[in-house]
Amino acid sequence: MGMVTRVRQGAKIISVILSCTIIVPALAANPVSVDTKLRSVPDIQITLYAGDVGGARFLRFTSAGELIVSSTGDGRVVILSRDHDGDGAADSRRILLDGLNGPHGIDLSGGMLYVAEEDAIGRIAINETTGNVEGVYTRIITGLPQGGGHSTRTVRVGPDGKLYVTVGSSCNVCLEDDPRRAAMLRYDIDGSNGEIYARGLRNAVGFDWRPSDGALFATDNGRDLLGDDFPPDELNLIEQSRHYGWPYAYGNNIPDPQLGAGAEEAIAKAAPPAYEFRAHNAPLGIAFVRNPDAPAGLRGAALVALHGSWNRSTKDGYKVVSLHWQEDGGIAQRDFFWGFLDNDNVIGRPVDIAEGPDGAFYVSDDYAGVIYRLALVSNRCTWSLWPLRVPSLQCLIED
Ligand SMILES: [Ca+2]
Ligand SMILES: [Ca+2]
Repeated sequence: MGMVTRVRQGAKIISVILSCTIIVPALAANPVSVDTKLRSVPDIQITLYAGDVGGARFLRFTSAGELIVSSTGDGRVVILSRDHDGDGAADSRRILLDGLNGPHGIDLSGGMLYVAEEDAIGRIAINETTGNVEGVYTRIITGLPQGGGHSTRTVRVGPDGKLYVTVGSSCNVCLEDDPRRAAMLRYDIDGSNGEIYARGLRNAVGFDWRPSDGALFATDNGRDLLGDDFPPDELNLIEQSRHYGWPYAYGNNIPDPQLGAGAEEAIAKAAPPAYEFRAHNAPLGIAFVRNPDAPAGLRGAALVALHGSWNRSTKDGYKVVSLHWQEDGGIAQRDFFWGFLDNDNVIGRPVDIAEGPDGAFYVSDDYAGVIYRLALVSNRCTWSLWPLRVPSLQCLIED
């Protein structure tokens, strides 16, 4: 199914939701309530932050609290203004960039907006105070491998100030000709000095650095057509120069039935995952919770968007989960935002998560073409301070 078809179907579905269940007061004093089949943990209020964002994929907040969204299928990068009127939805939007080749990953660093296109990494100056881009969009990395499967690219600026780029495999399972496929690449911030940072990652769409120790974790989507329950999708702790198994092995280095034989040495050296997701759940964006005032249950956790299965006899995934590192080194998974699967009918597919300066979590959905906002309601006055440390107008009025 192509992106355009999905977006069109999604638009139809969200219009149904809008017409029957979302209360949208014209001049709301309180956040809009969303009474849908979507659910979150107690005390989290779900609002529709923005609709009609075709193919909404990756998210990044500016320092002024505006939300940049890649609209991959539309070839655009858009920016959603803050919610100044307090109705829980962005007040307006603008197109920052248009006519790009599948813009997907985005990041901000040093006054520049970085964008991952299918075959290139580009950047343009951005004034985060006004939310306007300035000057000319310039592709600083070109000739990234394209074609075949897995067309999305993700770019992030690491704590070392370098560009990290993931490129998925060209196939379900095969030996790649181009070593930049199924890999994480690293470049200097100007796009020079490219190197292969890690290999054997079939499609590592999302990655983030854990704030407590700088460890780099990446999601990875396992191969298809080995049944409903194998192989697991993965969360990997990425270390430089390591190989993460694909196409020779999956999960805890279980050999691939086609390509595992004869690759015993490579499999023995491959890094097993830090955590195994259920097969075909399709983990995409990952975001560690950084707000020190976040509810105790989420401190130190990471949120991961499970886009959902397409080739499983019973659909699975279709939710945002939180991952919790345990004392014994294990990782526990809990549901955080669910209900996208309604009796096997898909009403949404979450892609990425961003933590806003208001302490809320924002989730993109490329099926419905929307952005959801999930905010804690019971403790709003303390939770909404981060990182500005000033009471919001709403809290002052209520106090
Ligand atoms: Ca608003
Ligand atoms: Ca692996």
